[in-house]
Amino acid sequence: MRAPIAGPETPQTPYPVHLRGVVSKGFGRGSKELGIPTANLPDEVAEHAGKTLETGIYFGWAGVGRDQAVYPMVMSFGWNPFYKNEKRSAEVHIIHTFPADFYGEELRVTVLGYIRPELNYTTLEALIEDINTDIRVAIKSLERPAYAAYKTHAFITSTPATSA
Ligand code: ADP
Ligand code: RBF
Ligand code: MG
Repeated sequence: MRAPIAGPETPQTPYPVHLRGVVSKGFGRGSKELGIPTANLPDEVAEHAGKTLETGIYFGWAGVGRDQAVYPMVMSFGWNPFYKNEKRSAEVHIIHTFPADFYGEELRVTVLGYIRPELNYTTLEALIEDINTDIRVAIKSLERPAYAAYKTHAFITSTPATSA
């Protein structure tokens, strides 16, 4: 059994952690194999985040391109032991159904808390089940007023002037 909510009542240092970058192509495993697409932040952004964040699974808010809409997100930050990646990656699953892919657009992310460490799994089904729990935990965790407040923060709502 996993806890239904993550972190304290208000975000603590180092949160909020703001990340921004153009969405790049990954291995295409997120949506194809898992049914859970993850937009990749650029390598330099993942490297920069590594100075502040441990590897693990995080929750927060996300926005894409020139759209001012802000959605809950879960982020996997690390080495993806299940796939034995050699590079540390920052992959964001936005909890929203988009009409189309958004490669090449700007992704803005406000990380507000840590959910759990990255784990290795014996089956893909076990990984998917844990990700679905992460999604529920993120939604519930973000409902708290001190977390909800960041949904309208200047960082996440300020879209690029020209299409990124
Ligand atoms: P890749 O290996 O290229 O990251 P994925 O299978 O993980 O491929 O799919 C990620 C892509 O799917 C994103 O870059 C984005 O363009 C698109 N996408 C569509 N809906 C979402 C969503 N809700 N969250 C994240 N990415 C999404
Ligand atoms: N990969 C792992 O190997 N271990 C994990 O514990 C893990 N947790 C994840 C949690 C979330 C919320 C998301 C979106 C992804 C997670 N992944 C994990 C990464 C998954 O393997 C990744 O999306 C695929 O490698 C596709 O790029
Ligand atoms: Mg992906």
